[in-house]
Amino acid sequence: MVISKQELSALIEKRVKQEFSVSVKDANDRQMYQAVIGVVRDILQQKRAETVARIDEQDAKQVYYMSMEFLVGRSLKNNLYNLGLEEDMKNIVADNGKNLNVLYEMEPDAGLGNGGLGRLAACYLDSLAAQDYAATGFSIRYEFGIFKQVILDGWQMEFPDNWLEMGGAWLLPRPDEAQEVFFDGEIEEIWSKDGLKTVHKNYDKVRAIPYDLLISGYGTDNVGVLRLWGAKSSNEFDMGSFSRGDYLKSVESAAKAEAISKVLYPADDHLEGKNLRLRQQYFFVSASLKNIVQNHFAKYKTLDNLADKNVIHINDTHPSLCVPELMRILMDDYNYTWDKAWDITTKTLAYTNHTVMSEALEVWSIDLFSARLPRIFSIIKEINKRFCEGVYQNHPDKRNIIDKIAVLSGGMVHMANLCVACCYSVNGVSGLHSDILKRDLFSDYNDIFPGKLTNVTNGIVHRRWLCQSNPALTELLTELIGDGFKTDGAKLEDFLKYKDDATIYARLEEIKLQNKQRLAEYIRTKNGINVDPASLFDVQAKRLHEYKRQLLNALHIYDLYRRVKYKGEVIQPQTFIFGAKASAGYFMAKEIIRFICALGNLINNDPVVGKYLKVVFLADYKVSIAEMLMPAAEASEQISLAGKEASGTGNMKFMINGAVTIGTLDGANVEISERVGKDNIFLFGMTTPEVEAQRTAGYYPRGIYQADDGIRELLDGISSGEIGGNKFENIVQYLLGSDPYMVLKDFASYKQAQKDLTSAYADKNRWGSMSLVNIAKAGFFASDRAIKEYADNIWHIDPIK
Ligand code: 26Q
Repeated sequence: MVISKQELSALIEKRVKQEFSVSVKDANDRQMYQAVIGVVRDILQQKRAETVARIDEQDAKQVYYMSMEFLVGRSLKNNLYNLGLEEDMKNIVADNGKNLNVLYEMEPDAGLGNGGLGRLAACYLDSLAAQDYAATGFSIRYEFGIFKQVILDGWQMEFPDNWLEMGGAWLLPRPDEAQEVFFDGEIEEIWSKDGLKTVHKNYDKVRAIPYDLLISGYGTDNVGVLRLWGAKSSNEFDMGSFSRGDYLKSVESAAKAEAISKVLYPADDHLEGKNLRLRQQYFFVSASLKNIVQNHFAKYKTLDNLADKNVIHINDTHPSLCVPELMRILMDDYNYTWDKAWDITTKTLAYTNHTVMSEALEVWSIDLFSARLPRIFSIIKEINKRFCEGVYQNHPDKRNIIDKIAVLSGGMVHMANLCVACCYSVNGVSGLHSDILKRDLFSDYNDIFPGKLTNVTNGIVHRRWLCQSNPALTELLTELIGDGFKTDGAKLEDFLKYKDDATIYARLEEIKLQNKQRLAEYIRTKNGINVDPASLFDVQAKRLHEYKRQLLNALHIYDLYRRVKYKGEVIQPQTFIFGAKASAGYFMAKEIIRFICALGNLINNDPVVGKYLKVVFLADYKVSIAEMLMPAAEASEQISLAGKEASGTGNMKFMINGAVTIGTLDGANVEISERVGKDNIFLFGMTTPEVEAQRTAGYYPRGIYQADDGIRELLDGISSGEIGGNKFENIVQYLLGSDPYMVLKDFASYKQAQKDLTSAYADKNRWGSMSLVNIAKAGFFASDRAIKEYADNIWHIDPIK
């Protein structure tokens, strides 16, 4: 389907007239925005209908990507780009006296995720659509996405993110496919002529209404879908209470149901074992599985072949209730025996793990779990019993560790154990991470199910993170190597031809400078800080977490400050930029933000040091800000303690925009390092085995403080109140008392890597070639490649024709 500029223009005109009763020339920005989105959505809807027809015709196997988070960001530019309509739309909008960029800026981010895991899911949907796979994402239509962050005197405050008001235009309600989800109550076992039946009684019923967000593929007519479930009370008012005159109680029960899809939990890599979270998880899992199973049954009149035609992927353990829910549907709703249901379930479900940190491994208290989901709990008990019996029989060597690998133990339901025991495939998200899973976290399962554990290194959709975000670099690449890289990231490697060409370094530098100027302007308006676009832009942008070690970065900046201030050292002018949200209840993370902001105030306002150094904390870091930040970055901070960051994906976004990584051998940094070579990355710090050895030997940060004059002076400086009169006792105590992520241990090595980085930067040719190699080697980290691996090795699906 090709659509001409004239046709597109006519559609816009008609839409403005119909919706707002004004002529397109008189439409205001908001009306134009709604009309443009409406027209694009209609085009996608048309293509989606054709996609569905093709899937049906070809009996294609489908993949369902289950995730509590899809951090989609904005859609308008992405859709226009993918549909090849951006240029025409820009002109049509301009012909009517408007600016397409202004409309882009009116769109709120769909912030339906916290960070890496959610953004990964969004990149994957994009690559699935672009490569013609039949794919559906399932999640929740949160009314409020990730909170809006405001920084007041260095302290993070959270405000609700009401994205639907302007972002809801993308969502297509599909009440025709609504489902019902059942909570609470009791189960009763009844013997009938067909055997033992389980009946769920006195339950609470919640309606699940699907809203579809269509996902365009690039350079194809294929359109995928992200189906978001909204919760609605089953009986608008509880009529019983209402007629008894208890109006408030009836409204209250509706509010309780609708609370399920109210807000995204703002937690990242740590646990929130709350009732509402469990209800959210079961709500979207149950609605999605019923939807999948009903559609399959309508088409094939049997579920015997469910696993041949569908694969359901579990994005971390958050949707792990897929395991017992699919068992339940097969047994209770379709009369399958346990054994047959087990066979189908365990051939349909695959799982990706995203963390090895013990505090992030999901567990639920049996008390809470069995009260909310009595039938699901009874199935989990049976799964656990059979699993433990199997291990006891077949793996006598594991008899004394059954507790450790069981699904139920210590009064808790262990969701990762459930997934590994039941899914046919388990993968980690980088080579290092997957090795740690095999060797450590899941080593016993690796013995029990040899071959089940695999790796798929994460990827990013480079069409958003390079082509759309950095048009100048994309143009240069296209001029030099053609535009084949847009559909085949591996082709970026052709750019290596120019590895020794200083004229190309100069052009890269010019592009980078323009991107830095744009960011500097943004910083000037938002933070009121004037940063020098000629200085080195060093960026750390990611969720705030102790293990990611923003504190290591900040301590080094403080060290730089003191060297300039008290020793008169002459340094490379640098701008340090941070972007990070902290979980609302994560006190230490918020303290670290306060520390960075106070340090910034001290440095930025210092008459001498402020000439060379600037520190900027960008509030409300999100996808749309990342799209401006990545192209402007020169140094990419990836400095987590080795063994803690499962992969990282920001590292890939920086790299593809020509930033050079300063990082530890953690997550995907390892693979970045292997690809660019040791000369094109600044590695520092302990390796994972060294961290483990240090932990075993005992780690005493106070000993480092006593032995290292530099570190002692820094911590004493903080304690003296030098940083804005605040002594940050919490932070000093944290570093001296436990320093769980070994900031002090890696400090000296980090400082050396920073020195190496700035001296490389001073040599334009050296830096130009480093930057060029990073861009050229980034193709491996395209999510197209990752999706192809999932499709070929895990899902066993082929593109539709
Ligand atoms: C769990 C239970 C209750 C409430 C919240 C949560 C929760 C929510 C989000 C737990 C974890 C997350 C997010 C985790 C995450 O983003 N992990 C990151 O995943 C990326 C994609 O694989 C990796 O690149 C990162 O290394 C990893 O930290």
